[in-house]
Amino acid sequence: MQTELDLFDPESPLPPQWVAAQAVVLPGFALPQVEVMLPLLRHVVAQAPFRHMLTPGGLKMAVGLTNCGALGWVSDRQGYRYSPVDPLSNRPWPELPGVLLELASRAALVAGFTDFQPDACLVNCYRPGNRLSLHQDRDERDFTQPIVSVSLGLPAVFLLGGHSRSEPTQRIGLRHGDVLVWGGDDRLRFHGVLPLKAGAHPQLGSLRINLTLRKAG
Ligand code: MD6
Ligand code: FE
Repeated sequence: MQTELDLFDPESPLPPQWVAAQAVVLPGFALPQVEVMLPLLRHVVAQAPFRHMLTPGGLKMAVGLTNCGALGWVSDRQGYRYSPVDPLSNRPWPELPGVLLELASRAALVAGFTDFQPDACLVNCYRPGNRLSLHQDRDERDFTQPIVSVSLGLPAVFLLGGHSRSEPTQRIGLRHGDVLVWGGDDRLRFHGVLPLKAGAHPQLGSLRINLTLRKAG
């Protein structure tokens, strides 16, 4: 029986870390599923490759992006939106793997969000030096639904800000297998990712992959 947290036992999970009233990091929550997830993600990327989308201002995003699920987030000169088809292939996005649906729903529940059923999963690919500037996620229909984010590969520093761009940000380390759930009053906080530091991850090499599961439609 485990009576106390053993910080030196690699098998012992770290406790949830609340970073705001309704935002929590679940350290290593996805680790038991990683081995099944990685080949499924490779299959997604084979069908819908990473691409560098244009911002409405005409700049190319540094982070590579693709999607799986009934809806996928796309960006171009016309703006940001969810689309049922991949504009590169004109076909539906690859299916959202059941293991991810189930993982997201369990993680959301730990954070107090019941019955989370995502229909979109953005897949972001970072290379060393790539960053994600401060933004809000506001293209989804229902802001009462949380977002579940899964980090894989190289570690990153996530910036969690306030409800206006100018508020100070807190730095949150996200490592391979960590899951971040946020919703409620925190759902529209500004956030971003600092430039990725170079490194070598045993499974993903010089990459960081981030999955964000959402109820978009
Ligand atoms: C990333 N994530 O971690 C980018 N958005 O690479 C996001 O933009 C994000 O992690 C909403 C909720 C959680 C996230
Ligand atoms: Fe975001």
